[in-house]
Amino acid sequence: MSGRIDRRQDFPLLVGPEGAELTYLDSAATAQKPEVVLAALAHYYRYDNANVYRGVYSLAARATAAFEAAREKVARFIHADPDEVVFTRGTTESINMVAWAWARAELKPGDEILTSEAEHHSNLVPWQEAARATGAELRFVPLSEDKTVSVDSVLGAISQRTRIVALAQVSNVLGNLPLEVARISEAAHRVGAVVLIDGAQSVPHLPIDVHAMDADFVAFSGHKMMGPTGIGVLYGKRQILAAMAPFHFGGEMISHVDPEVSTYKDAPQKFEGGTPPIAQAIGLGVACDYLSGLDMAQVMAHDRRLGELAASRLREVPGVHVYGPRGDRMGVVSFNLDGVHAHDVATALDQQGICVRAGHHCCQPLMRQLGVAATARASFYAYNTEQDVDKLTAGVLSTMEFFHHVAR
Ligand code: C6P
Repeated sequence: MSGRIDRRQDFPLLVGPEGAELTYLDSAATAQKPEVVLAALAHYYRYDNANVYRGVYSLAARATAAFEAAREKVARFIHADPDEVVFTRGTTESINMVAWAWARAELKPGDEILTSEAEHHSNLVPWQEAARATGAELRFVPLSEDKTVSVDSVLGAISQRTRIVALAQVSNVLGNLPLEVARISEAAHRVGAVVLIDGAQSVPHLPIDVHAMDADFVAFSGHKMMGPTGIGVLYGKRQILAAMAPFHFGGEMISHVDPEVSTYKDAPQKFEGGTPPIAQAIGLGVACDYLSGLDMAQVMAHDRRLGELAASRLREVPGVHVYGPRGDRMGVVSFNLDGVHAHDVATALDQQGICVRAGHHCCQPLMRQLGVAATARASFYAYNTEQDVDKLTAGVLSTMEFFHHVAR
């Protein structure tokens, strides 16, 4: 398993006159899109554009067939069944759907919601609100020394009162190796709790088999896996989705409507009220096929190799602090330079054509745990190469020299 992938030529933004000069290291925020995805979007709008489920004419039937074919592709990508795939706007909406539709019906005072202080705000704030609305209590898994979540600490924190365990499989700041979800699911199910996995940073980067993970919910975003923005997924186990009330009410999620009362379609349609993001779903389906064609085991090996290389190179630079695991890691590397604000680092790198994100990465409690206000973050994907790591390292070195020269 070499994990050497070089697909830059498939990404128009990275080969155009400006793009050729770019070192794009912000895929954890959003990934670039391959030509096949862009072509699928254009093809849909040029030849197949109609609303889904509503029309009886053949153009509308074609749009509906393409939309449902996309659901099948996404389901295949995560080893789910199509009726377990709910299309949403992204990870944030997927988690909110569970925090509203599932949690408000299932939680009561005395119940516990188990999460961690390393979560993205999208997997924390909805649970704060669910706790407030139901009287349930928020509990936090103790973090390891490197501030990651370990399976053992999750197992130790699950109690007879735990009703839901909500954790990211890979942190968008720390780039830890994926949590072994199956072990967490087994322990959670033993006490009657359900498991929600925030897969925003894992589904795009590793082979995912939701049935093997045995998680009850998995949330992820299309735009981080080379698909369009505006589309995401909530995977849910069939029996849980069947019992769960809808979240959005309106057109096309109903079965029968009387003035006073309505009945709803089965999942997944009962969760997809209103006109769905049709082109975006089709684009996501094509992105899943593109990634499968690269082989997700290779994608993971590639991203890991670059992440580990970048972390070790940056650690060799005096005055650079790299956060997260010391050894094995995914392709997400957060760091700071002594005496230089992360935003200044990102601005200086931008002047050298290197795109990294700087800030709290929507993880303020984690920043507090790390004892910093912000970090710079480089993240890698299938269009990055070792040369990008070289440019990053050289860019960080010259940034350090510049600021320390100015400070003298
Ligand atoms: N993290 C980052 O730069 P949305 O915005 O709904 O597509 O994804 C939210 C989200 C949830 N969980 C994790 C672990 C994430 O990383 C993200 C998005 C981006 O780190 C944008 S803040």
